[in-house]
Amino acid sequence: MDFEALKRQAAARALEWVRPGMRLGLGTGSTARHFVDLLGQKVKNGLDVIGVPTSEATRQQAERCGIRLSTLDETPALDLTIDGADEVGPDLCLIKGGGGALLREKIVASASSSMVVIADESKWVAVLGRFPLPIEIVPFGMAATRRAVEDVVGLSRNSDRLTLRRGKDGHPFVTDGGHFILDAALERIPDPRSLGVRLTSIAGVVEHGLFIGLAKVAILAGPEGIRVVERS
Ligand code: A5P
Repeated sequence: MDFEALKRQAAARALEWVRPGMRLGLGTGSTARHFVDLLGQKVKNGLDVIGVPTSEATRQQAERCGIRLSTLDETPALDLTIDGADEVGPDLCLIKGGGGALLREKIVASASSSMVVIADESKWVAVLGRFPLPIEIVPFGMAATRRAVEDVVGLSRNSDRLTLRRGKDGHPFVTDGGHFILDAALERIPDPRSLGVRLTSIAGVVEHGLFIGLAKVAILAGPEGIRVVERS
């Protein structure tokens, strides 16, 4: 299956939600990259929008595409965020952060009146958790934070199901905000809302990749066509 083609189809459909003059949150990842590219083509043809990127990578791409950019400091309220996801589950709860941009993605999505998720159909799950949950932590006191996370997610001490994300160079992966990421392979997250609250209560946890109540629409592209799911 050509996943890149499916991601691009989902991204192309999302353009239908974009209106002239909108203030847009621009997501991060391979699917969002297709959206930014397609949006750039529209901008070159005269569409006037302003974008707030969710990562340095997206900012650089959007600049290359000629999209007018802003920040949440200058433009604190957005109309719409378009972003990808690692998993899309019931009630359009999401796991995000596979690309490491979860903190900015969540801040930008939270500042938006609406969020549309774009993905290939393989991201749709009945229960979240097959994709390891990214948990962004401050480097200070990492071992203590890790223990607290283990307790909250129900893993044993030093479980190999909780891993510090590393870059290609073997060093810890550092987010745009200067933090580290723990990836928790939980297999099943039956109650994302409750887990999210408990993770947020840990002092060293900056944010987690559970996006609850943020996405209003998911555009899922599969071999049979595109499915648009709206949160009820
Ligand atoms: C980035 O941090 C992530 O939240 C991405 O949005 C997510 O990982 C989806 O990425 P792909 O579109 O590359 O699958």
